[in-house]
Amino acid sequence: MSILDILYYPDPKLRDCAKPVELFDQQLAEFADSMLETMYHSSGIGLAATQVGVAKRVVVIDVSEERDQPQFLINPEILSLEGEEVSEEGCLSVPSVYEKVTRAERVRFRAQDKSGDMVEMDAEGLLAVCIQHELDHLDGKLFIDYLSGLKRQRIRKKLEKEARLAQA
Ligand code: GNR
Ligand code: NI
Repeated sequence: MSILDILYYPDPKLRDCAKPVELFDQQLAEFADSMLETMYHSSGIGLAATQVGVAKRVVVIDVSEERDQPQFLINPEILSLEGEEVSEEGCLSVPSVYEKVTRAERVRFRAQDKSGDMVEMDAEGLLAVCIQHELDHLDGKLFIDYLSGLKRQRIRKKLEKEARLAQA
């Protein structure tokens, strides 16, 4: 296991559309474990492979307080969405930015686990938000895409400036 580097907006790789996982081998399991370690290390509740520069449909999530209920979602698919709810979102690839986003309140989804077995689940609350946020990542979409162009531009300028300062 290892800690992977997280890409920051506006890195163009965050716009890649991830491809389905076809091989459920040891390498995939090790990558998924490294993603989980990276997510815990950064105190996130979710992480998509796109965020570490790997265009594969792999997501890890843990919304538990104790940080002891990891979920590995491979090739996740939303089956149905219900209701609407606004909540404040953040993203490890858009550090220090928190904005309100409207999402579905309940999600029915399915995904494969590390062994390739299909699981189907219902989610609500923070888990529902997180799943929609992570599936967006796999399609190259970020939560700031739901904001106005002006807001997004301000965020991009701020992060570009911070990246320049960090380099200097
Ligand atoms: O750690 C995270 N917190 C969070 C809070 C509200 C809505 C979504 C998230 S996901 C984010 C981690 C992340 O960037 N996943 O892609
Ligand atoms: Ni994110």
